[in-house]
Formats: sequence, C-alpha cells, structure tokens
Amino acid sequence: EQVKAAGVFTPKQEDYQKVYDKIAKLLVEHDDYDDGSYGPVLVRLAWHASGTYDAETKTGGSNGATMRFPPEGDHGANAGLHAARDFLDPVKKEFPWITYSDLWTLAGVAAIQEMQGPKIPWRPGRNDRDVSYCTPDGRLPDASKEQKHLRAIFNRMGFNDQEIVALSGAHALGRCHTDRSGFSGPWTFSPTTLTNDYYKLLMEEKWAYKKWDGPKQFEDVSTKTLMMLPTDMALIKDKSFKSYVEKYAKDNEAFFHDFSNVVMKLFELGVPFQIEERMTFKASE
Ligand code: CCH
Repeated sequence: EQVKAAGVFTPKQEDYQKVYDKIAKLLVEHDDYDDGSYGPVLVRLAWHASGTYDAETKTGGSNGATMRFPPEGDHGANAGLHAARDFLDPVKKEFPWITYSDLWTLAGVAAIQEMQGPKIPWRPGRNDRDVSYCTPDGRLPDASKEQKHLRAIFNRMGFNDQEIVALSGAHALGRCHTDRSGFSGPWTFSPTTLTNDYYKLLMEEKWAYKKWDGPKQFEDVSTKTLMMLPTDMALIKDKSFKSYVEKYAKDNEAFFHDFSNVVMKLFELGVPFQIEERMTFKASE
C-alpha cells in the first residue's frame, strides 16, 4: 500500500503501471473526443513539453512542465493542448505523488502504446519547475516552413535527419484543427492507430495545394480528405529526408523500432535523471 506521508513514498514500477492503466482506462471511457480518442492530443502534449529543449543552453525540455503557466501555455504552438492537460487532471488527483512533467511524458507513452504503437521505454525523474523556467516562444517548429527550418529546430534539440523523419511519423495520428493551428484535417485514414501510413501516403498519393481561405496546406488529389503541412511535404522534397521516408514506407517494423528509440530520447531531453534503468509498461488487454 502507498505510504501517504510526504517524502516517504518512493514509487516503484508497479505504481507507474497503475498510472498507465488509469490513463488507458480514461482513453476508453472518453471516446467521444475528436476521432474517438484523446490519444493524439496526449502525444502532442508530451512532444511540445519536450521539444522546447535547447542542447546548447540546456534549457527547456520535458523537465518542468512549464506549459502549465500562461506565457508558455499561451504560445501559439500550444493552442488546444489544455484539452490534454485537463484530461490528465483526474490522474494527477488520484496519484498526487507523480510530477506533472513525469505524468505528461508517461501519458505520451501510454497513448502511443494504446494506439497500437511500439513499446516506449520510460523512466521517472522529472521535477516540476516554476514560471521562471518557461521557455521563450518560437522553439517549436513552424508548419509553414520547410527543410532548412526543420533542421534548425530539430538539430537544436540534438536530432539528425533520420530522427527528424522517424519523429514525423507521429502525424499518422490525430488531426489539425482550424481553431488551434489554423490548418485542417487528418494525415491518415486511421488517426487513432499508429501505423507507417503517413510515409506510405507521402510516397504514394498525389498531393496538391488545397484551395481555401486558410493557411497553405496540401490535400490528397484522390479523396481530398487528407492533409499534409508544408513541413510534411519537405520530407519528400529533400533527398536525405526522402531516403528515410522511403525506408519507413516500406518497412513498418523499422519505423516502429526507430520511432520507439527517438521518442524515448525526445521525452528525456533536459532531464537530470538519477536512475539509469528504464521501465516498459504493459499495454491494456
Ligand atoms: Fe505535429 N502538428 N508537428 N508532431 N502533431 C500538429 C498536430 C500533431 C508540426 C505541426 C503540427 C511533430 C512534428 C511537427 C503531433 C505529433 C508530432 C498540428 C495541428 C500541427 C500544425 C495542431 C492542431 O491544429 O490541433 C510540425 C510543423 C512539426 C515539425 O516537425 C512531432 C515530432 C510529433 C510527435 C512525435 C500529433 C500527435 C498531432 C495531432 C494532435 C491532435 O490534437 O490530434
């Protein structure tokens, strides 16, 4: 049983598994959101918490959960992520010993695994920090840009071309919302299941500019129901990026393997861990 006295309770893997199981249960219970799952927006929360990392100054990253505070929570890139943070409120209430920053990344792991993705090894050790640790605006990618910008943003975090392309496969999940980013629509036909379809569609579909009043984006010529951002299209414009898109389009196992490694790295950016060992959570069912 949990020892409730402050400072005495040291959670073990089984305790984190309970947090995982609670998130998995809530995902099933709240299937009335978006395409039927909060999973994609939970992945985006964990990514935007982590992707602020700057390797040079060692600032930002998943340690701190500073998106709870207005300057960072109000950054344009974070529009709509309150949905993910609110979803996790009852989890934090039931397990008050977990920090927000551990909870957000653990929720990202749970969401990926519950959406049929690969196991993502995870370890605790993030501490919540105050408002003074909020990162400046502009550290997350701008979807209207292309390869040069992608490299500038992701190299700053410490990622190479292969890792940029592997991370981008997360766009198999979820959708764009006009009231959040201004863009519209999902990338794949199965936005609540992780597959390599994002790469397959990039390679196999014909993409054209969408004719509308919104920001510049692409739509598939055959059904006009799917979308790609300018940053997504940059992955097949650039020769080096494209070689990895081709590889992952052909080989889902290679994608899952590399995606697991790179997401693990993403969620650990900027965290001064005390422990080396990682845990792997059992998926539900
Ligand atoms: Fe992303 N992403 N993302 N993305 N993203 C959006 C939605 C999701 C960019 C822009 C956008 C990653 C990389 C990039 C997810 C995961 C990842 C949206 C729509 C934009 C715009 C937001 C809205 O309107 O709700 C750009 C630019 C990049 C550059 O590389 C990476 C990396 C990841 C994770 C590893 C997920 C998941 C979503 C869906 C969210 C939802 O609410 O459905």
